[in-house]
Amino acid sequence: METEIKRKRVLSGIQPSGVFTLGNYIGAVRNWNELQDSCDCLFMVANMHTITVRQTPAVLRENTYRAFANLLAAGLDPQKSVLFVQSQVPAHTELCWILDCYTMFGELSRMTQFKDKSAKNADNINAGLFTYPVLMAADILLYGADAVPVGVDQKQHVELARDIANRFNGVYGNVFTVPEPLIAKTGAKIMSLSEPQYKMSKSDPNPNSFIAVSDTPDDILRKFKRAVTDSEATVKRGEGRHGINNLIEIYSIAAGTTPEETENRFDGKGYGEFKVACAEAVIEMLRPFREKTDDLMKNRDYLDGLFRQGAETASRIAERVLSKVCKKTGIIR
Ligand code: ATP
Ligand code: LTN
Repeated sequence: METEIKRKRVLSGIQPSGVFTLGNYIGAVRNWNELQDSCDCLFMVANMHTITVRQTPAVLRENTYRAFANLLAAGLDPQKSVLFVQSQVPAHTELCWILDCYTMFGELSRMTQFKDKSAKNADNINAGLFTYPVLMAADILLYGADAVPVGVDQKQHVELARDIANRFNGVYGNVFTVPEPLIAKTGAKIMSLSEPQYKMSKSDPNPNSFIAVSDTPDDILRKFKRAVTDSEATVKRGEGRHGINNLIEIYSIAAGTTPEETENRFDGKGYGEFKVACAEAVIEMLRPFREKTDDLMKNRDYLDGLFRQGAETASRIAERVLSKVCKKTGIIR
């Protein structure tokens, strides 16, 4: 007798805190595409997370549309996956409050992203920045996600979601699925071009530190030419060679080679030639993505229709877990 194997449920999110970077594309969105056929996937634009750092309202609205268009342009298909905007499913913030009461101050104090972001935004260390991982846990646990594909920087948050789920289940029985982080083998941490010891980040104030997926070919070439390397001038990976290690990784992914093949291809060649090759490979990889995004951005009605459809489906799924949580905790709805 044939047994039906249950498909894994996958959920991930991305913040519309700016224009997507090459790091977001390589480390996150590109990998989500591959999961669509084998898993039940939900992907969301995490706009509620974004206001933990001050935003200009009109820009946030625009970036939310753009982020959604980026997901579509990367190949995510609303017929296969549920694509939605976080703020359009109120169950996220409802569950977040409940989970706040099952999360410890000490746990949140240990989160690396909180420490980094509070150092960067010293004049606005708000409570939302602190409880950010609880909202992320709510995003994940609401849908019973088995796996959460993220870059390395988010692994600690997924682990916290596991701890919260286990703690809650320990008291009330098996309410939540305990999620696993899913980290890609390559490209899980693309580094900044100007300070390659830090990750490439879309909210970095220095635009030369990142490639935005909306950058023109000229911008991309200029940024790669300026990318920080070292004085060794060999296209070879090595301990502590953050700049060249990063460029080799980027080139290999964009050109579809292994890092060894990249080293062999550029054996005896200088950084100048290699940087131009990196730029060309990235320009070609991003070209269709950029063009498709621009086309989608011209059609707001179409995007609004997809927002509505995604929010309805997501709300229906989320409702099951939320009502169970409320019943278990004695919260009247
Ligand atoms: P912000 O600068 O606002 O913190 P971000 O660029 O770090 O944003 P997020 O929206 O926080 O991006 O992340 C979306 C996804 O992209 C996450 O899965 C994250 O792990 C991944 N990601 C972000 N930056 C990189 C990077 N440099 N390399 C690989 N993956 C990344
Ligand atoms: N915190 C994530 C974005 C995010 C997310 C999620 C990722 C919000 N909710 C749920 C995975 C699952 C970030 O900053 N990258």
